[in-house]
Amino acid sequence: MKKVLIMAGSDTSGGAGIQADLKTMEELGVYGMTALTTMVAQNPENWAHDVYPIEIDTVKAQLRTILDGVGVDLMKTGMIPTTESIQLAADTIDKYNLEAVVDPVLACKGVDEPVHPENAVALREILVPKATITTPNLFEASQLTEMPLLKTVDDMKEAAKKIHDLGAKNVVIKGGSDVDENKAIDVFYDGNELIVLEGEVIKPCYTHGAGCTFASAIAGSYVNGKSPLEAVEFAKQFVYHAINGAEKLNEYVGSVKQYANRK
Ligand code: PXL
Repeated sequence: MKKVLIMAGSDTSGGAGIQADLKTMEELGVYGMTALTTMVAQNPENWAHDVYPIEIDTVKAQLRTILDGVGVDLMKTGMIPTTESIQLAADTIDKYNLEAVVDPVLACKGVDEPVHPENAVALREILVPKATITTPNLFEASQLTEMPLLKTVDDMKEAAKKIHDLGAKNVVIKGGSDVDENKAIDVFYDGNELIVLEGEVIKPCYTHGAGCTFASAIAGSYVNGKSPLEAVEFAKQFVYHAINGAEKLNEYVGSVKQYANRK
């Protein structure tokens, strides 16, 4: 049984965060354990996201349970709310000599300003350099590289190289349908070849949880023995089916459905 440490936040609405991570890993036959870093609660009046970070000692206690009490084959990170907890994630990778899939979550969807700009600096300088695979979206890639918001495939290629230069061994920038509305485009770079991955776009669609699901599908597939590029290609298909099966939760949001992959 392959075991993964998920260090991420809870999405109360169930579509993203550790909920998405665990559902995805379950589909891949991987055993997930969670060190919760923060809780996100949505205001039912307007769906504004409120973030409630968890006390650092509580995060450390969870990490001890998982790492000293059980042991893992891989770490996957998601939303980490403070510089201190980002540093804790990086120290954990070093102390336990872990490989890590780092999803450098900076904000929930639809936000184009970092809620905490110092977290972008901490991810850039402290955590992303230790990633085996990192999975920024266009906004996160621009924050990590200090480039303006990425708009083209060429921008994505340039950003992928810059993020690789930070130290991340494999970089996949999630363009989704934001670069070309007719194609779902991601760019992969492992230091050798820049690979543009194109997929079909589903319209209209609900995508809450797609980013977390993508990163977790990469983590699950990688820990199951695929190469980084194979894991990314697998995850792209997995997310396609999860978006295809997505359902509306309320007037504000609809979440991807990992178990749509069973069909
Ligand atoms: O999709 C980014 C994300 C990650 N982690 C948590 C979230 C969200 C978005 O809502 O709530 C916990």
